[in-house]
Amino acid sequence: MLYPVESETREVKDLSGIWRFKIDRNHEGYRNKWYETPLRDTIMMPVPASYNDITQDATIRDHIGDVWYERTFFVPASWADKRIMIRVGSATHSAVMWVNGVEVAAHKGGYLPFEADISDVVHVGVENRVTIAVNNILDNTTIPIGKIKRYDDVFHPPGYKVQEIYHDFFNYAGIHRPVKLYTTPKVFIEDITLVTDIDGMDGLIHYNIAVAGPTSPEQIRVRVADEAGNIVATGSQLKGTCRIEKVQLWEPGNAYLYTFLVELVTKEEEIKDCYRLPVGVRTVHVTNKKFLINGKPFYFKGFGKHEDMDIRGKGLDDAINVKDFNLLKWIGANSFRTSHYPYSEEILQMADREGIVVIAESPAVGFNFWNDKEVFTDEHVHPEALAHHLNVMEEMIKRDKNHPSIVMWSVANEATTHEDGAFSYFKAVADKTRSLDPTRPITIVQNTNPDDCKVAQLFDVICVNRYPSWYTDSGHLEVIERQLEIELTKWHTRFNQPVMMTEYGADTIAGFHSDPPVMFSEEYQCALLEHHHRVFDRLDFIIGEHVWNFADFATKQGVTRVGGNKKGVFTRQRQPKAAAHLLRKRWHTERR
Ligand code: BDP
Repeated sequence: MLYPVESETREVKDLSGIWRFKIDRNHEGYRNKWYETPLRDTIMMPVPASYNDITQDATIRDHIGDVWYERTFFVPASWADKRIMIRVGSATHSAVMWVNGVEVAAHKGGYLPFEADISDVVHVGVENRVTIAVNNILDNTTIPIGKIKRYDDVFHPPGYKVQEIYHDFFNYAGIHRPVKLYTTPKVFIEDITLVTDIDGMDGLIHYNIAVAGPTSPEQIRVRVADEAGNIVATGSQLKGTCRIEKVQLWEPGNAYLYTFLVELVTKEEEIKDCYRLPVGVRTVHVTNKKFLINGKPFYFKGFGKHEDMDIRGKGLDDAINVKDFNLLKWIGANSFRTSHYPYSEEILQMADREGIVVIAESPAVGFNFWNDKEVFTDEHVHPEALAHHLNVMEEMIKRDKNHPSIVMWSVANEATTHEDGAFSYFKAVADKTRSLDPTRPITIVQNTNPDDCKVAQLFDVICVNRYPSWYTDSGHLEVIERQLEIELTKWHTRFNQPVMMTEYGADTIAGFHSDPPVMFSEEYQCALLEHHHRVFDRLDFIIGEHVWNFADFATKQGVTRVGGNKKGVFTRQRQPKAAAHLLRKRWHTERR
């Protein structure tokens, strides 16, 4: 799925701004057809943003069900003969969209885009209206998985229910990424798939272009331009390979982006459609002990992150995102994981540009919170959840396949992979992911005991989350090295794969000090990280360290969370804790 960009044949109109917003408290919006006429009694709501923290009303923050967004727009007269699309960057977790009262799209999955051709429902010369109903419910058919818990007792008001979530981040909802109108010609470039390779000094770009529309284009023109704008390779078919002599590779920390330009051209050389896609030439391979980018061992240094900030919640914010990339560079990180859901396309574009390596994760999180009960049963994980998970993998890969920064897909975080039922579930997910993208390694992020894991053989890299001396042996830093070394070695020996530590860390209150260290102090976080690092440095099959978390983030309320999860190396406002300076020292030193 191509990102909407401007070109000489395409226009983009961003509908970000203040929309009209209404909570559907009595679940009447669909019944009363709120999409047919302008919404009444609305409040202001920014798009993109989560709606939860915008008002002073806790019932809006904690609402379960539908909310309605609406705004009007004009279609320029010059768009009359164009294909007019509307595209929602994401609406969490499911949405239905109407334009001028006509349903144009319905989408399930809160972190990926959807779009609709609205050429036949919009009018030039009058105001058009877009209405989007967004639903935030998580249940046993959704990813993340969740449950609506209903109370039927005298201690709760009649009909009382709560949204149970089984993951450790606030269930922010709303329109989190921009809504855009864009045009294409009627015959248009529908998709481009690029796979790159290296042949000696040269780079290869294998391409596959999909064109759609009522007629076939007369000619296809493909050109590859370097960063100075020089044409370095050409093509003239829908499918082929461009060879770039003496290629400049896309390397971690040293990104080089060519522009892959596709044009649909008439015999008279008139350009009917054109699309420019940044492309980085690089390869990715995995051995039993190393992760190779361009044939060289790559050691992941960085974080599990979140899209999370004060007030806007998970809403796209360029200022925060640029700040985060600056902090990644400042601290010497070379990578991050999009824990626990696909991040915005805008963030991935920055990673491509800045040479930051990304492990892209699906929103399959929370498959482990039934404690003693089995998770992989039809009651807890409905067959529809697997179907949805497969669909999410497909949408994610279709959206993100061309990003050089993404080097691996993570299909899930912390599932109960010791259960027998987990095998068939993740076999289906792994097979689907490989069939969608045979070019990237795949992983599943685990916290299972290595002796019991039933699924790691389906994947290429062992990714482990562990909290010794935090959730287990709390306060006992001295156990870390022994426990970690035994466990990580077991993972490697049993599955003969490289091992990456995808989460380790400690909640830390910025400004709280204690020597000797106690839990929650800045000293404890530093000491905990150092113990881990000593183990990583003695094991040659460890391919990376991602501290949990880049910054403090919002969670649901609970007795273990004081104003959210405080495992950030930076505060939620992006100020460094002592651990940031420790990591900066470690990561700026070349190792391995
Ligand atoms: C891990 C989860 C992560 C949590 C973290 C924690 O993968 O989402 O935030 O624990 O408890 O199990 O801090």
